[in-house]
Amino acid sequence: MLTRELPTDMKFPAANCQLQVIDSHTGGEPTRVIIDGMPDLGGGTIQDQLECFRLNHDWIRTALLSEPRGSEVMVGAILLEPQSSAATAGVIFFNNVGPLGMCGHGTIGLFATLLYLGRIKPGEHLLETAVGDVPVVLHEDGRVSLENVASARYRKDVSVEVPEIGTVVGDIAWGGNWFFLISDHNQSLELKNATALTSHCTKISDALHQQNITGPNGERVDHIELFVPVEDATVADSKNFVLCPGGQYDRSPCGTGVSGKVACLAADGKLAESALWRQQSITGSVMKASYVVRDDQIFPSITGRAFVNGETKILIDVDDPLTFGITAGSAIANDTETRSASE
Ligand code: PYC
Repeated sequence: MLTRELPTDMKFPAANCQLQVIDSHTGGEPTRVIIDGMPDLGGGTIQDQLECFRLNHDWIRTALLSEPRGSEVMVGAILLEPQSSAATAGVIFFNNVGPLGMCGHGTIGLFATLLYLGRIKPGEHLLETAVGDVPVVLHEDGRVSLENVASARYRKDVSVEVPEIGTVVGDIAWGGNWFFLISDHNQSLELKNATALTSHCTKISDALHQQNITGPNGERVDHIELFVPVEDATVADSKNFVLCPGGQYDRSPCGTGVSGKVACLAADGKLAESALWRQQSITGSVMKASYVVRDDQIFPSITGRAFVNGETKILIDVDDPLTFGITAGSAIANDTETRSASE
């Protein structure tokens, strides 16, 4: 249930409209790709279009990822015409909080979607994202490999005092999003503990924010990642639990989180260039990873598989008080007489 408020300055569509979406999941984590019906985002770079989406069309995000139509667990993706003729597509990812720089599971879901639509063939592709171009390989068997943006550990062994928990020590890393990676903890990473793990990681996330522990330019470290060794080494090398910014946990191992992990392993000399790392998620799904070094930077590669599981025409009825999602005070926020139109 979405209990956050709609932004007070949110703009709304003036008339009823429709959006065509394809749903998929990557290791349990859903991706909802908008393939038709998007308003014009004004052209320009992916960053320019992301800014236009954020300022003028945020209603699409809440309408697609909130109850009663959607789910806050989903990551949304807007399929865009690429800027460069060398690229297959452009994309803007978003979640229940706002636009997302990069998304590993979402990239895998997007390529499964393009294959399902018959728009691409197995082979090499390039995807334009808000944080840079991402080379992608669609394999004959449907698996997708992506070479993520350069990833790096920013700080090692950072201590944070967390109310009700005590001192927590973790690494801060960039893998397309900002992560706090914790291996030393007393949590049991079992799916049945997901609510307790969410609460534990939320306390850590709040403490990092309150104590102003950030990325190098003040970026919020808004993904929390717990690790444990796996019992069965034939399946994976490590198991994780990843809390995303909007209070939802990733059902997949989280492609950008795995990238942050690989960058930390490389920095510690625990994973050689091109060696395989298998990261298992809290739901049991596995992504394979490795990295290469170019210009002294670490570029992780992530491989996974997504399955298309829905094809939907989303109907936006501006008279429906919950068409933009159930929110705190949504009956008032969604009142047609108090909305300001975006077009
Ligand atoms: O797979 O990178 C990812 C991701 C980020 C947030 C949810 N999934």
